[in-house]
Amino acid sequence: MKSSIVIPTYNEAGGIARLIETLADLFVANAIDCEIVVVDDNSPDGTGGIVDALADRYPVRCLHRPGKLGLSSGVIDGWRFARPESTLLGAMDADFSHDATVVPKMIRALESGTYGLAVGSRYVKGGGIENWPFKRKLTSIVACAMAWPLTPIRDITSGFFLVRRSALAGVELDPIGFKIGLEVAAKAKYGRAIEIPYVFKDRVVGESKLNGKEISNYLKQLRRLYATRFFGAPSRGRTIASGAMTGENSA
Ligand SMILES: Nc1nc2c(ncn2[C@@H]2O[C@H](COP(=O)(O)OP(=O)(O)OP(=O)(O)O)[C@@H](O)[C@H]2O)c(=O)[nH]1
Ligand SMILES: [Mg+2]
Repeated sequence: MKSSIVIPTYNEAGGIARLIETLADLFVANAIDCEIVVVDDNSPDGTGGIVDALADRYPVRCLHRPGKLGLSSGVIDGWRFARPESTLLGAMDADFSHDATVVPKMIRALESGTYGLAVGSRYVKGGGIENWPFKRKLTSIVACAMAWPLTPIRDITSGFFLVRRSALAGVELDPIGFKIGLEVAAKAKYGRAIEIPYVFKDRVVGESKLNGKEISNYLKQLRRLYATRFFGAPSRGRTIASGAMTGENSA
């Protein structure tokens, strides 16, 4: 199945070339037809230019946005920019936290026809987290657990997944904050989901963009999803088929 995986970037010059090479090698080795879509928000460190320079050697294209517009809106814009013939759409981080070798496994799982959503998971057997202090692990588990009533997926905050394009048809995705995986898992029409284990690694190059605002955005996102699911509040956001997407929070 043709696939497009979106990698949002902001100041990822230190590792983006190696990640693109790693993914491209995996696609050749596994006979997978997957394009890489990097969505760069005019990174001051030149990430976008590095990606452009690789486009004639690797299956990669860069969508350039004018400024830092947020991770989730980046993924949504990337899916809009993806070649239309891709049946599967995905997302992963640029900082090697997400194990690239899991991408072919996710694609194969979706190709089997049994599943509509494949999620890279730290919280199923075989998955885990390297080098995180106890406090950060606990925060992550609490964040996931807060979303469990909304989705059957245990690890919903890491943003590493592929989904059938058809599952997103007409679905309004709220671009608030960092947690696009939760938005998809709670709203898309994917049927069965599978979690594929991987071991999360902390970023080794570049800087973390996680801050207090992201935590408050996450709580706001949860509140909106619960209001829609359990109290009939209207769903917010934009579909991937129409409209311009700008800003972290269009609603
Ligand atoms: N295009 C775009 N990408 C972003 C933005 N914010 C973060 N990213 C990218 O989204 C991915 C996840 O961001 P990270 O900074 O790794 O966030 P995190 O994983 O929660 O935190 P750390 O791993 O500790 O840095 C990375 O590839 C970032 O470069 C943004 O505003 N725009
Ligand atoms: Mg990261």
